[in-house]
Amino acid sequence: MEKTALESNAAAMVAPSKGILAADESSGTIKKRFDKIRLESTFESRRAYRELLFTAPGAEKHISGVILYDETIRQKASDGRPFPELLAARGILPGIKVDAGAKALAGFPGETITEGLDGLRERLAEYRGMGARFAKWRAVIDIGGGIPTGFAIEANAHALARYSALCQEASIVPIVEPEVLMDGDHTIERCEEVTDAALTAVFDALFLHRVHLEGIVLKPNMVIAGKKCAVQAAPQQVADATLRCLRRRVPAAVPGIAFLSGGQSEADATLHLSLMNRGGKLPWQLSFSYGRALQQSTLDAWRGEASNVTAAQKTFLRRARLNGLARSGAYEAAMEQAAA
Ligand code: 5MM
Repeated sequence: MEKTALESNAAAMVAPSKGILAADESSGTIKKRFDKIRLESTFESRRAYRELLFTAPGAEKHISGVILYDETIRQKASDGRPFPELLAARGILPGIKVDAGAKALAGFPGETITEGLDGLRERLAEYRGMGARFAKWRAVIDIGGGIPTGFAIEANAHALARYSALCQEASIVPIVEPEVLMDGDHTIERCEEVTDAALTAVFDALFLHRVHLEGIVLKPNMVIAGKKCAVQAAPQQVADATLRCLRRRVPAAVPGIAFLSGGQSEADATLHLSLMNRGGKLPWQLSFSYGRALQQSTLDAWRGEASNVTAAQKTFLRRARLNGLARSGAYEAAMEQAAA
């Protein structure tokens, strides 16, 4: 394991003013996103959309890395350049989602275990050869009546740790993503309790599996009330609860934390990040690895029309720039109103 390369790539992923674009929607998920703009999901429409994102002029100022999907890492831009090569030439690190998705956990109704460990060593070697410098694995923890169980939390933490060790063996930085879902009607206090338990289990497992913490990036949810909860927490409350939870559970050796957006609006995800970055001295970089919160307005601006590509790229750049400002706490909600 090349510890220095892992550390420098992890540091680059969470470099100041920048964050990660999660463009690793599997075919099923991107179809759902395209359905909303009434666009058929085909090999070519998915390729065209990813090209729009990856060629947006100036994106490298605020995008440090892009998480790709297996299909996407093999696709090419219109000029024939493979996407990983195009991104690397712009100074953007190519990454790859390597989990095979969250599947029903036998014996534990309503809970899932993320699969994909079989053959992972070989797949990582192939992706490394294609230019991937980091990977992503997402564990899904749902909150509901009687769930999550301690067993499901432990099983997912174990899988995250095995994945992380294999990544580092291949000189690939693992993004460790234990996502506590914000679906449901739970309170922010319940989210904090479950996020705390999930992070505790994850770092215990990473330690046992001898994962080099300086060479990972953590991708957690923010501590936030469930979407259907009658009482929604104020932005500052979300920022305070999230920071309290992370300070208790994430070792200072971890170089950076890149949040997922989890279904928050674009503006909420940016505001929460900005407020946290105003919270005083932190032991880690606090960044973003947003999927929906970087892409929603871009998809709406594009709608699958070639004539909308330039406008959609501007929309994407604006979102990337606002999140770049949130990295130092400089983003203000009023900036949403300002012209693009
Ligand atoms: C981009 O969506 C990712 C892949 O989802 P599927 O495997 O379900 O297709 C997802 O893991 C994403 O990287 C994270 O959840 C962050 O995205 P959001 O939209 O939550 O910021």
